[in-house]
Amino acid sequence: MLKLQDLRDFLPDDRSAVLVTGEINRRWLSGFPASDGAVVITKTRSVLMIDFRYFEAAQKSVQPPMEVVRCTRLIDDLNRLFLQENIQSVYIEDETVTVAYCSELQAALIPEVLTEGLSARINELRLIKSPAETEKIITAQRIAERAYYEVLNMLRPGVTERRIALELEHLIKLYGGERVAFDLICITGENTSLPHGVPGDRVVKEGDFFTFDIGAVYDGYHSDMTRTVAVGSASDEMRMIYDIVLQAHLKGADAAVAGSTAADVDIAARDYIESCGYGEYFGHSTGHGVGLEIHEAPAVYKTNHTVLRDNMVITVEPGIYLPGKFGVRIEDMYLVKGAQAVDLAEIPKELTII
Ligand SMILES: [Mn+2]
Repeated sequence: MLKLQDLRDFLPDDRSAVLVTGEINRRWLSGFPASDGAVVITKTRSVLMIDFRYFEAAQKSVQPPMEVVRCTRLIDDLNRLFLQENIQSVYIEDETVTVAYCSELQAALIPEVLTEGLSARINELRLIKSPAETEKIITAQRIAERAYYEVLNMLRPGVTERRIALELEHLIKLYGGERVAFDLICITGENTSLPHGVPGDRVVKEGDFFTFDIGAVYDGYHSDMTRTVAVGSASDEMRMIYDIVLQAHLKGADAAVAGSTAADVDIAARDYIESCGYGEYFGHSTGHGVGLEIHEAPAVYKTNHTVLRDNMVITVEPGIYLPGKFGVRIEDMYLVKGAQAVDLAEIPKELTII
């Protein structure tokens, strides 16, 4: 497995080991979801240590060469393994281990606990999605799309934001999503000027925008998409703003070229919105990475000079928000591939009038 080899390469010698305790990184490495446990990687072995509750399921699903070991008291079992393998130093995740747990590990583990470099290395590796990971992201997206199409049929004057949000959540689970990727944003009318508005009792009205920011989770992997649709009709101003956001989105997507940077994508979208005079109404970053977390590296923002490489998945989601009036955001996930990123959504981005 490539991930294991990459982490082995991170180890300076055969007397050092990696100890991964964070839930998401453990799942990324082992493919096995569990609320507790640890993955240990040495130059020669990779071990998932898991307790009684998960042991049988883990034995069935974890792929060799990773070994599954049942543990009773994690610290003791770790020390036993470290002694067996003559491990002198162990790297822990400096970004996710709490200060309290770090102190506990330092006091209780026999090897020296090292807190530098592991999280950064894992984050770097997680940037690049394997084909299996990308397939899961696409499956999550297809589940969200199917739910979205069905819910569009319910979008008519008189229905509440809350009703639409709940129907979407229900359908995402019905169609195979393990859960929604985040609190779904389903907002209408003046609420659409709130980038992270919360669905409530506001009723859909003729001539209003409705913004859907929706995502599903499939086997741990997230999807993310935003569409803004008009109900019945759209004013000239609504159409004009929509078109600016759409053009900004396309310019951002076109800039998502392998070898360019996350900043280039942000700047391409942002410059266009600024050139149209709406820069002050686009107050968030253009996008983010997506994977086992809904928001992960790289942040797609003008200060992030992370170089884009093949098989990264990022969102492009510019918006314009006019306080007290309305807002528009259009978001898709893109798979970086050479000179033209692949749009992972199959829903048209042109203005839809329901
Ligand atoms: Mn997003």
